[in-house]
This record gives sequence, C-alpha cells and structure tokens, in this order.
Amino acid sequence: MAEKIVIDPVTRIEGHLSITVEVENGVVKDAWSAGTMFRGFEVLLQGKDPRDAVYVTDRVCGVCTGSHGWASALALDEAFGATVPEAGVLMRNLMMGAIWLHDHPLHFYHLSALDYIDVTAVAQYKGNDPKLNAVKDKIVALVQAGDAHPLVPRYQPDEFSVKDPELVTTAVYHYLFALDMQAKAKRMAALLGGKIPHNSAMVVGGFTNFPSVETLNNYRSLLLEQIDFLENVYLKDVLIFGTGPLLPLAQAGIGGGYGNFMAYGGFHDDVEKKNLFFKPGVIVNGNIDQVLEFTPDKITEEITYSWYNGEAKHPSEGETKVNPDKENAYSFVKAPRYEAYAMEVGPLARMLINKPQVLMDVIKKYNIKPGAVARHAARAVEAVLLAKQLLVWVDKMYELIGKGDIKIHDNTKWQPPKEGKGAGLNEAPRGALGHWVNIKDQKIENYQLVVPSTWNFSPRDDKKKRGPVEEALIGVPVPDPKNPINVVRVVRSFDPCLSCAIHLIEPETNEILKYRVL
Ligand code: NFE
Ligand code: MG
Repeated sequence: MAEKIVIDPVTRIEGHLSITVEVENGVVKDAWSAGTMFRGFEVLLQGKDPRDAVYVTDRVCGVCTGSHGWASALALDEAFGATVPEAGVLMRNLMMGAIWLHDHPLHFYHLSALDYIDVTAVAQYKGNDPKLNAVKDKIVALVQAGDAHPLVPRYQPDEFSVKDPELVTTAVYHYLFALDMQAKAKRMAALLGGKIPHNSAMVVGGFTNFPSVETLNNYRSLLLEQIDFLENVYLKDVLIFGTGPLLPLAQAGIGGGYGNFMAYGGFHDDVEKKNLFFKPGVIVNGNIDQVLEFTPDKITEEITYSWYNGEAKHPSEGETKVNPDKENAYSFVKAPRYEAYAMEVGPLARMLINKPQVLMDVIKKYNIKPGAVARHAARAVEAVLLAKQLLVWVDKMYELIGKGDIKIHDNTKWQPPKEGKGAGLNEAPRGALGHWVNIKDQKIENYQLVVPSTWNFSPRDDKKKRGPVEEALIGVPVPDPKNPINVVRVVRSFDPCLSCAIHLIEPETNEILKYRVL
C-alpha cells in the first residue's frame, strides 16, 4: 500500500520547503515539491527607479549574496546601454567568485555532510592525531552536555552512512575548519565589495570600489589559501566519500531525475560578454554527449499548479498575480520550462555542459551516474576550477593597473532611460539565474526573476509534468518510512534556496504566511 511522507520543513536549507513523497514497496512512486513561504520582490519593484533594483533584488537572499545584484546590473547594463570596461568586468568576477568559494563548501560540510556520516562514530576514534582527538573530545563533551546542535536531531544512519571513526572524525574536523575558510572567503569578497553580504560596489556601468595594489595582494594571498583548501580538503573529501563508501549510491545515480540540464553561462571576462568561463548549453533526456545550444527565447514560466493567476509567458513579459486560494495549486514557486522540458540547473548541469577533464575522468572510471552524489562532486570540482580562474583574473588586474589608466566603471552618471528592456542571464552558485526588466517613463514597469531554485524546485506544469526535484525523487529507496534519509539526501543535493525561488514577502507586515499543503 502506498504511504505518504511529508517533510515540512526540510531543514538545513535556505527558506521554507515542503516535500511530500508517496512510497510503495520501499521506493518513492510520486513526489511533490512545495515552496510555502510568501514574499514579494517582483511586485514591490514596480514603479521604482531601475537603479534601485540592484540593491533591492540583492536582498532576495543572503546565501547567494551578490548574485541577484549582479544579474540585475547585467539587465540594467543592457536596458541603459552601458558598456562595462574590462577591469570592471574583472572586479565583478573577483568579488562574486569569492562568494562562490564560500557557498559551495558551506553546502557540502554544513548543510549536506551530516546526511552521509554517522557522527556518533567520532566517539570510537582511537588514533593518535592530536587534532582529531581534540575534535573527538569536543564532540563527546557537547553530547554529554546535551548540547550537540546542529549535529542533532538527525535522520538515522543507514547502510550507506560512513561509520569509519577516522573518516568521520576527519570530516567533522573539516566541518570546523571549513567555517574558518568561509569567513576568509567572505573577507575576500568584502575587500572588493565594501561589505558582505549585500555589497555596495555593483552598479550599472561597472563597479565602484577601485582596488589598491595592497587590496589585491590581500585578496590574492587569501585566494591561494582557498585553492589549497578547496583542492586538498574539500574536493579530496568529496572524492574519498563518493568513490568509497558512497560509491553504490553514486553508481546507482540515486536522485538522477530527467537527465535534462541547462546553463545560461556565466563569468564573462571580456567587454563583449562573449567569452564565458562557464559556457551555456542544454542537455536533454540524459544524452550528456550532446550539448545543445541554449536559446533564451525558449523559456516560459508555467503557473498551473502555482498560487498565481495568469498564463504561461516568457519572463520578459511575465506577471506576478498572487492567488493563495487557487484550486489544485500547491506552491508559490512557478514552473519554468525550456521548450517544455523541466530543467535541472546548478553545478552538475554546468559541469556536464563544460566537461572538465577531472570530473569526466572520475565519472567514467567509477561508472558514476548523474544523481545526488554526482551533484556534490560537480560542486567541488567547479569550486576548484573557479578558484584557479580567479587567480588568472586577479593577475590580469595587476597587469591592467601596471599599464595605468584603467577604469572599473564607464564613468557615466547613468540616468534611467525613458524606455528600455534588459535581460541579465547569468549563473549563481545554485544554477542559471535570470532577471528581466522593462522600463517605462524612467521607472520599472515590470521586473521578473527566474532563479535556480525556481527551476529545480518547480511544481508540475500544465501537462502535469513534474518539476526536476519531484522527478529526481522517483525511485529513491525508502526502506523505512520513518527514516526517509535518501529523500533528504536527494533534495539537499540540489542545494535548495526557497528565499531565492519565491522572492515574495508580505509587504505590509513582513509576516511569513503559513499554508497547509496536502
Ligand atoms: Ni538564495 Fe540563489 C543561488 C540565486 S537560488 S541561493 O545560488 O539566484 O536557487
Ligand atoms: Mg519569478
């Protein structure tokens, strides 16, 4: 008999997500992903000065901080007709790249790793490493004091959970170490952005905070530390887990889903925006050998099962008419589709489209299928690749400064145009991010965001086709309905951020409204 399991809220994510699965004979037969938090950014931007959009939209989310301001600035650059000089492009990349170096390890160590390790194994550590013994003593003392948060409560470890005391204690040691490294990554971003989260340097036409050589030196030395950490700790841990104890999960491709992947492309380093470090592309039906061209016109947002009125439209003409009483709807997340395909976006999509040798070799050698474990591997590989590219870009900044006469802004005092349209298509840590702005009489007439977690966590569309995460849950083993650990492993592997996905807040009261799903 089918049994329904509701996980509400899903913890260790950003925002409010409710996941419902129907389990039959120990596997998931059907699934629903619902964003249950109500916010309001698209609506409150109407009538505002377009230049404010950079700062207002950046407040959508403090996790992928900067991503929305960047997408907004790109949309405004286009709408205003601004051309960002090369050094301005590089400064945007350097600040935003540092934020990614914070974001990816945060997801692995602090949000996801506890799905895979039996943290109680720390007590069994018998080795001589003083660092690991210090971790053991710390954790044991916390447990004895009844203060083991955020390591508990947790799902029960299962057959896949890593129980080797040395591996687990090392992972917990790295969990703590990664906190220090994240603070340093944020410092890198703040050095350039003035402050973090929500920098004050991103503006239409470029960047505002001209770096001294000393600032670049500080950034560069922190970056070298990051590269060492990302390559020799983060990526290494992911590979040790993924090709070791978690290999059966990786090979089974648990949480694989449709096999549809998409990237808009991001981190251009040229004035023409042609040379993208992460290339755009589309993969459908698991055919990873064939990367198709990405065409922005093929995007629509469906709302059949979302709490909105209206009809499916391209985001440049999209609407946000909230209707929380709509029948049969079950989410505040809209359902974006690309040529009617529900697309997975994020690090795995970007890496399968860009095909870095290091990842493709591991996938081939160990026969790993796209799924939850592959998502973690792709995220780690991507962090290392990006960190190394940041080194190239910071050295390019020295070179430009050495030549003298460089600009990080086009030095135009931009006033909003009477009319204008712009699209800021980019990549955020969690995947493809798009902002669309229409300007009329120098004010924002319409503003639409389609965000990575909107793609991944979308509900069904007008053809009743499930969203990417809903589909990825089909077939996931749940041998014990009281311990749906594989469900959260799959859900968290997408690094959900529902604040981004809904970008709505009740404007009068700031209250988070509660809706019962099911
Ligand atoms: Ni709030 Fe975000 C990222 C954006 S969303 S985290 O990365 O845009 O999925
Ligand atoms: Mg939107």
